[in-house]
Amino acid sequence: MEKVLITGGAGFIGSTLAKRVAMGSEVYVVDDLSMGKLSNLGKQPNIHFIEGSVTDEKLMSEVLTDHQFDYIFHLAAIASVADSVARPVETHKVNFDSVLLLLEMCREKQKQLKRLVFSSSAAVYGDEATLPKQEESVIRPLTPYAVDKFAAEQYVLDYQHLYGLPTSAVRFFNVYGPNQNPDSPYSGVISIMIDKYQKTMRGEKGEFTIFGDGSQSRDFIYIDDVVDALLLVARSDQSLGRQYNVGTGVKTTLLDLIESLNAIFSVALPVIHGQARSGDIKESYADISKLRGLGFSDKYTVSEGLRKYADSIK
Ligand code: UD2
Repeated sequence: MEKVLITGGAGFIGSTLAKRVAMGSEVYVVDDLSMGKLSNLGKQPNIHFIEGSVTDEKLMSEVLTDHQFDYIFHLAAIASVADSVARPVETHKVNFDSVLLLLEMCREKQKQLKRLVFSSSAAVYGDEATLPKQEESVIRPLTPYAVDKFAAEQYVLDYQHLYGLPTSAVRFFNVYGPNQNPDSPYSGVISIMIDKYQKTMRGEKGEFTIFGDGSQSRDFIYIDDVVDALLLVARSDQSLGRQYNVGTGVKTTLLDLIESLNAIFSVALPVIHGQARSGDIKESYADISKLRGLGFSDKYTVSEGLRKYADSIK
């Protein structure tokens, strides 16, 4: 059976990927449970959980010495832009240093590796106005998080060009779906909304704060489509040494989301308006022709994805 390492594998995206991959492979998850939860992984005999940080050189060296992996998905990160602004040194260790460390260890130890896929972010594009974002669009990383993601992504691809390490990168747009952790104010907006619907339906205080007027839009992609994209990028020859936008190419406003969810839950979400977040971008959506060139087609429109997400918690 193939062996697959997923760092950050107890998190939202990582655990969904792990459960899918475990249907036909041995999966090793490294996660420090800072945002992820063990319960996300369920009880799957093919999933082996290793608790620890990707910044722990000794631990990572042991994992990569003990096992020869076919695929590695590096999803571990401190995914909060705001946290990176507050704690640039600490987040840099996780979002950048761990990547370089992993690349060096793979170069030295992982001789059977078929692909290492690094998870980068749409944050690399920053606030430059041209839309939709193509992989070759202007890159303007504006925060430590975005700078680290871009630098790490470039290292990852350079390791292919310089040393022949088989690597690819993906730039996630706004991913949503079951098991996304709504606990931080910087959690994905849909997970926060769903949490407020649940509270409202239980008769608790469930006010959702719209930062700004709610007309800002994002490219929301359902988790199952993201897992498809990750596996496609990992298994394609064409994607070697390249980076791919992972989105749907469709933009949806916050007000559209609330309208759809009100209908799905048959409840009107109590809403208040707050100040727009500083640095918040007005619009963002991806050009996904490059990903489509690998054979990708998304299975869920936003309304279908929202319905599936809602069904999973009902
Ligand atoms: C996403 C990523 C982030 C980074 C960034 C790069 C997520 C969860 N975050 O941030 O890691 O890659 O893209 O551009 O995917 N909002 C509210 N009320 C709330 C929470 C959010 O109005 O309680 C608004 C927020 O101001 C923004 C929109 O909802 O306009 C989406 O917010 P988000 O945090 O889900 O995602 P984003 O695009 O800011």
